[in-house]
Amino acid sequence: MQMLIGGKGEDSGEGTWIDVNDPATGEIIDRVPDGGKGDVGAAVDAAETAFQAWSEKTMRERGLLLVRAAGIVRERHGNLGALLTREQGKPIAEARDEVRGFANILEFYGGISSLPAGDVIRLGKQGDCITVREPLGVCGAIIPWNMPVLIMGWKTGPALLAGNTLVLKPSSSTPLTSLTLASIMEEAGVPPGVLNVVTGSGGKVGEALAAHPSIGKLSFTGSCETGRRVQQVAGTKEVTLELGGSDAMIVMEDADIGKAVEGAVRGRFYNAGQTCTAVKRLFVHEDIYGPFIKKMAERVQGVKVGNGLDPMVTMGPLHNRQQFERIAGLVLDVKELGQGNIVAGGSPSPGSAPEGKGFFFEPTVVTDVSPGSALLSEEVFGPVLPVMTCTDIGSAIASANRTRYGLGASVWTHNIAYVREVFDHVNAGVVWVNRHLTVPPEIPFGGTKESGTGRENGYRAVEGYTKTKTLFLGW
Ligand code: TXE
Repeated sequence: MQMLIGGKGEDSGEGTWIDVNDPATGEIIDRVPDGGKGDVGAAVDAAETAFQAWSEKTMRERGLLLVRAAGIVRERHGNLGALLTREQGKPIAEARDEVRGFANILEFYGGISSLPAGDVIRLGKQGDCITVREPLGVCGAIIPWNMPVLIMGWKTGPALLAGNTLVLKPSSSTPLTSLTLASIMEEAGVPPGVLNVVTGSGGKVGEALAAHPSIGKLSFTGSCETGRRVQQVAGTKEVTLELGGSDAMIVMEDADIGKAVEGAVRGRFYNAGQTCTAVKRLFVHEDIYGPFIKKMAERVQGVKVGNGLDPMVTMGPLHNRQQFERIAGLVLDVKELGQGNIVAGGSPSPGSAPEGKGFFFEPTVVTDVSPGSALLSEEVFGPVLPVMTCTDIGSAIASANRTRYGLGASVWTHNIAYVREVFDHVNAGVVWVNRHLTVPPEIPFGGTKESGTGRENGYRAVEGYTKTKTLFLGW
């Protein structure tokens, strides 16, 4: 049996279950076990037991199982998408895209399963060396609620292809898709114990996983604060941290305004702004600022906010009350402290929390933002877009770099000299030109500065789940 544990809740104190709520209605849609240290221990034991047989399969055999699981996920993407919308809040079309994204990831890793597993190094009369890349053993993954399906894929695909087994802890507010996907992997033929899911709180399950001595590598995606804690608890283990971002989007005077407005709307309001690499600061060249803002404000009126299960809705609720209150507070500060002009949105949507149900907030655009505003210094994880002017590429780059984060950035232009400047001088893990936010499985993804360490995705992510062993042949 595959271990889909939330456990018996033996460490959970009062409650042994965690309710899973629909952010659009507040309704409890399911509940999962509130796991603890003992459950993490049991999952790691299961993963250790499964490791030998899994690692002895050829990479191609493992890859084929990933591809088979991807096929089942594709067949069921309709229902899986609906489940994701219910537990996370995003519009159904975005949710189904994310589910197909998970299948894409498994197919990508299945497709590269003939990668060479090492090198030959020739040393003349001394001999020859052969290096092989071996799996690390049991790995751990801790994932957040904002893109739970995609991020599960980013960790599961390369870890399993490399021959490791995995214990994954989903966010306690989005465990249902993780559990369902893990059971699909089992249905596809991934042996019991290879992929284990333990539900429960970060403080108990997350820390127990980070601290467990048998975990070879831990991959975490979430906030900077929790990332620092995880690093501390993990001690000397290898840790990959994918943390927050405050991505800049720079629109130069030669940009196609229509496309850039679309890019900014998608870049900021996709997933209600709750994406690590969302457009969090927009810099528009002063020569096109007026028409750009006019078009942007008009376009934002067309964003339909509501329950993500309604196919006409293009922006769902914020994920939880804490998110909602944080965003409402930031916008209130802008109004009360005169930190900018709100040219679109600016309020909770009619009928939503705090009086009503569901955490809906209008897509909001703020211009003339004062330099001291938290909209520029913090990671704003919601549908609020601060827009500033820029006069030239140099000053735009300087502004883009004025953040503690360094995840992504984009420049909208057809001028190759601007592209070069931005690519060379913006501190970010990925730079897009005339698009933002797209992260297919083929491209390495990760940040610099406080956005984290390590890269996920791409074929090299498989190497990240291996260790090199060298055979020296003295002839
Ligand atoms: O994240 P956490 P939260 C940012 C975003 C958001 C804020 C808080 O600004 O508003 O973080 O979100 C587990 N040891 N991002 O509270 O706490 C937790 O259970 C081990 C940006 O949800 O970082 C969950 O599974 N694990 C980010 C995961 O860590 C612990 C995406 C992430 O939770 C733990 C999400 C602990 N002590 C939020 N405490 C991005 N980069 O996209 C919690 N966890």
